[in-house]
Amino acid sequence: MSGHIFDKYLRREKLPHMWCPGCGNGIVTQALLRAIEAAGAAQDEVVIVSGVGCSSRANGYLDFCGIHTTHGRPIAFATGVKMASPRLKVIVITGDGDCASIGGNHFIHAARRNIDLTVVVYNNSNYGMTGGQYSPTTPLGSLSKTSPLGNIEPHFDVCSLAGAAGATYVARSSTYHVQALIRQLTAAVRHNGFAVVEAMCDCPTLYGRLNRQGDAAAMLLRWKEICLPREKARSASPEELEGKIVIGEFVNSAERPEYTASYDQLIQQAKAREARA
Ligand SMILES: Cc1ncc(C[n+]2csc(CCOP(=O)(O)OP(=O)(O)O)c2C)c(N)n1
Repeated sequence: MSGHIFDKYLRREKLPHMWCPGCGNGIVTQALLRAIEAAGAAQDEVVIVSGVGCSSRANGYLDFCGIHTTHGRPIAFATGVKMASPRLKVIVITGDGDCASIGGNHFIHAARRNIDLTVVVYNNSNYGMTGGQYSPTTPLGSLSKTSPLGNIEPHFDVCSLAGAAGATYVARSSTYHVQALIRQLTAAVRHNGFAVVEAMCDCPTLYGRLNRQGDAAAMLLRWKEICLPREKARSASPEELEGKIVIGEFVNSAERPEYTASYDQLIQQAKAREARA
């Protein structure tokens, strides 16, 4: 890693970070920085909005304008920022619980509106910050602090949820598939509309240990084993898909109008009507 991106985008005075050894949050955050650079977004026009959780703490280490908001509400705050200044590149950093549990309604309605936000979901399959409770993305049967006999709730597929709600860019990768993750995040940052990238990431201390997935390195290699590229998944049988996570780009569409553009048109129409009156 050249020092360049870290020198440019990290608030070094905020380090060391609070993440556990082997946590995947650093990999996802580095991928995001590389994507912001690759997308050519101006540093002073990027606003990072995060909720509450281990992943959301990334915001404090990054040298952009930013708001570390409340649990489950980053998309609501980000919507406000984007509505006030549509020229800004607004990026949401959120955990799977923050996004799909307490923030689920904000997530689906922002997708429905197709407002130009980039939402990066750090999916570590549990509530990391509060000690490893199960979340809406904890796989069926998995162990967590609140499902010691195995989780009986089927999980949300964050990408399917986003796509069904109207998101116009949707992709998934993992901390093992970093190059793909950077490409997806770059496309998401460039995209004009509601973009979601789900990054499957590792929580060795809580989720990994409880589910006997080995150390951090073993958890990374596990993504290599269980993630199946979308192209291969298309021809796979249901048996072959069992226990697999499909990665790749699921939606990339420019067909629907972006919300702040539609809102601006509305303002122009209202002004024109007032001028005629
Ligand atoms: C309104 C509210 N409810 C609950 C909490 C407690 N809380 C803080 S972080 C968190 C879960 C974090 O999990 P996730 O969003 O998946 O992020 P992670 O820590 O795993 O990155 C919870 C329940 C809170 N801070 N505010």
